[in-house]
Amino acid sequence: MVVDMRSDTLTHPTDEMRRAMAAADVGDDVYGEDPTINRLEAMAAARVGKEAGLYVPTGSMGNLVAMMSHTQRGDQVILEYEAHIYHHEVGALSSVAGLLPRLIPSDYGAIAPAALRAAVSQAYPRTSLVCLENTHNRHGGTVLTAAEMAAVSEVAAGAGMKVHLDGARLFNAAVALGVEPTVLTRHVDSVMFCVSKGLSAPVGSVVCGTKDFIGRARSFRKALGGGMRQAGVLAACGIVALEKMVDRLAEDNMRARRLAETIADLGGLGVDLSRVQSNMVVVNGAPLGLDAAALARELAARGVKGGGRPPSSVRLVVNRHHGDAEIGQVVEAVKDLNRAFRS
Ligand code: TLP
Repeated sequence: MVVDMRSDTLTHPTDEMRRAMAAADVGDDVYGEDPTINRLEAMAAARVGKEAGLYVPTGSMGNLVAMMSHTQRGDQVILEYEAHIYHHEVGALSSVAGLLPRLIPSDYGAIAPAALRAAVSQAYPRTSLVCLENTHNRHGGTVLTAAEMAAVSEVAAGAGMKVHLDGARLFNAAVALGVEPTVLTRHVDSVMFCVSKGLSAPVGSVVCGTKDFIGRARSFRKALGGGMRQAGVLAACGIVALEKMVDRLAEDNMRARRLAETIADLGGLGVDLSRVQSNMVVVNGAPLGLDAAALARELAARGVKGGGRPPSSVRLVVNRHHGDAEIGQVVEAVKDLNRAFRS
């Protein structure tokens, strides 16, 4: 058996999703006439406490249309140093949206209010937007608290800036904190969350915000080629995701934590337990003399696929396809790796 932990994007639709796809009522969404998409958008907006929602094919497109809808070309946008938008969305914020990114470092994803204030006061370009990310992918799935988000939001409001949340894994964060998503999203003007990750829908994300904002986002979505016509067959899975798949994310978070603690107890391979706050575990090969590529290769040779995080780490993401047997196999692989490389 190969345990594939490269991402939670690898999850397959559930049987209930497949049935919902077959039964979905559809219409032309570019005319606003797909009843299933309209239902998902309304449901998503209610879930995050916003006026309206927009179904988009991917999280990347959701972040992009949100940024375009909040800004004008030439504006500066503030992002945390390790933001997914900056590192993994192929520079679209600059090449497509015409925005100038300004990166602020932080320990685990929460931009410090003082650093934000300083960045804005030194800025000559118009600075109209701050983006947050929760959970924070490149910091290892760390969770920003409502208080941390509120602090950013307060500075942003004082400086006339909007706040967008890249909440690709918003529900992992909410479940980890034991709060409703609105406790987090009330501090942002817009939010994008993915139904295609741990929530297991095959495709899709939803952007939520005010009606005006969503109106602008809808035309940017069309401009980017995201008007998908009878995509209710896909949105149907998003509805199942929101109704049935949110609470079980606690299981993924819990298994990731247990796996990390076991790896830490074994010694050898490194793991920073303080960063294991949701469904990700980043293991470090440096104590065994392995770089990221070598560690990924050695884990794969032992039946565990992970994603290389240079210089010396591999990200393991727990999803619903990982039960006790799969996690057990990962533990065995790590034991074997420790035996082979510990000097
Ligand atoms: N993340 C993917 C890869 O791109 C790294 C993953 O496997 O984690 N925001 C965040 C925080 C994300 O983690 C991702 C996807 C996105 C946005 C983009 O979503 P998609 O892939 O739907 O464009």
